[in-house]
Amino acid sequence: MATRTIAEPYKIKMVEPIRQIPAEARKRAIAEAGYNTFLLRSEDVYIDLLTDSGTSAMSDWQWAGLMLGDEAYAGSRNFYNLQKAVEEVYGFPYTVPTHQGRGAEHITSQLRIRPGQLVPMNMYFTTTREHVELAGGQYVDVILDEAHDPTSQHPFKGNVDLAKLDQVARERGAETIAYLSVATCVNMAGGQPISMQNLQEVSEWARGHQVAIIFDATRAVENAYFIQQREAGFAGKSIREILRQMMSHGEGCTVSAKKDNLVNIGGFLATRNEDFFEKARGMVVVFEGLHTYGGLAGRDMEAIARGTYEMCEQEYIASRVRQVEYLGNRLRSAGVPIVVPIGGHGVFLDAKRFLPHLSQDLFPAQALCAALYEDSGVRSMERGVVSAGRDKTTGKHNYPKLELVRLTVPRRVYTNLHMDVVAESCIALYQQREQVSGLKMVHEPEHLRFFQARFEPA
Ligand code: P71
Repeated sequence: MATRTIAEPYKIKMVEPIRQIPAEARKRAIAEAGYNTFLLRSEDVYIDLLTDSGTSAMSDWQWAGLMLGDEAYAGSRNFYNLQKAVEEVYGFPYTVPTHQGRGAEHITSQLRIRPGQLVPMNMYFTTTREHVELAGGQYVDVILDEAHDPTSQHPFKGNVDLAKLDQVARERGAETIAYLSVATCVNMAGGQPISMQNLQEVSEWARGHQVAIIFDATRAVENAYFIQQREAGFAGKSIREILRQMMSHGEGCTVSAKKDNLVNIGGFLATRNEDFFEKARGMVVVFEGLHTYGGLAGRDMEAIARGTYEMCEQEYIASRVRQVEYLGNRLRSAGVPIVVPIGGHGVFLDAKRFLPHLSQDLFPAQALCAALYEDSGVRSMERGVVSAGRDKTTGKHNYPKLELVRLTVPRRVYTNLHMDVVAESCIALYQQREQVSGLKMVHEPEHLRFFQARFEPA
């Protein structure tokens, strides 16, 4: 039987006009932005696939919740709604709101890392790693080798390699591990999930070595969807059941609510460890705000609480991930090199295979982002050598195996016709790829350089 189309489980109530500025203007805009898509003005962008972070369309139920914001300095009812939603959906009884994900990462790193300690992670994320290092910790990569290979078809490329964990414990001692930072739908690997079986094994390992697991649960719902679709025994389970089971393996999590939770701003730290919670509550007042708002307005917390329930709806998450898959399949069938399997939040162009004539010193992914913008006004994000930064001790560039351009799909925002426009632009560029030339970096900030670095044609 032919499979039927599954449409988005919503209709559009309000629209925001977008436009494609002329080719000459795009050429000028990207040059003025130092060939860095972070420095473009959003009004000069046609289809914005820079990120899925904070770019979601909220539902009418979430917008209605904004009107119910209780803007009291202390004890806002929306905080209690948020706490309840987090407890019901993730299973953690204690919640500390923060202005966004990195606020929660900051508090976690400062409280849980002593200088010189290690933080093994299933691949780095830029802000997470920066906070670990600012706290005097050292990031150790313990993801499967397959995650660094854009052509490997492994269904759970986000899995932790237990042999790598054992090696860390053997060589450095388990007591040097501050905690295990386990990410869901690993961003830098291309939105690749971790399996429930691997989570179970990692959690047994952690218990045996008396090491805590703290999740980066920023894209845990997308991960739960992949478990439901790909892992034996989960086809009949709901997203909420799977998410709860995933989180049961951790002591707590940090979350950027700007992704899964369908809001434009916000984040939180959640835990079942009362002592950690007490300390986090003590610290949030120094950096974010009182522990019942953490840098957010009451209305923001209400929107997160409501988004936290909506994100688990089966029809929603299926249509979200399928839209990403739609874009990926269009590119793949035209022979454009992308990371496979197609990830949960975006399609990642493999710039090394797309532009084999450019060495990593010529910033191929950065150059490809700029060329894509020039071609169509589509904005993407570099996830390669620029994002990887420099080694803090040697001062040399970190050369990641993955040199990628991320086409990140905002939630509930674009239609598949927009995806067609994006695909056609990538395909056109691929057909004339020899004409894309490299870049040289002319301005390099010290921290998270990719945000504000500037380039010129090499
Ligand atoms: C994304 C972002 C936003 C971003 C951050 C840094 C550089 C470029 C873009 C943010 C994440 C994330 C994960 C797995 C923590 C954060 C920080 N992602 N963990 O992908 O993906 O959250 O932005 O709310 O502070 O575009 P925050």
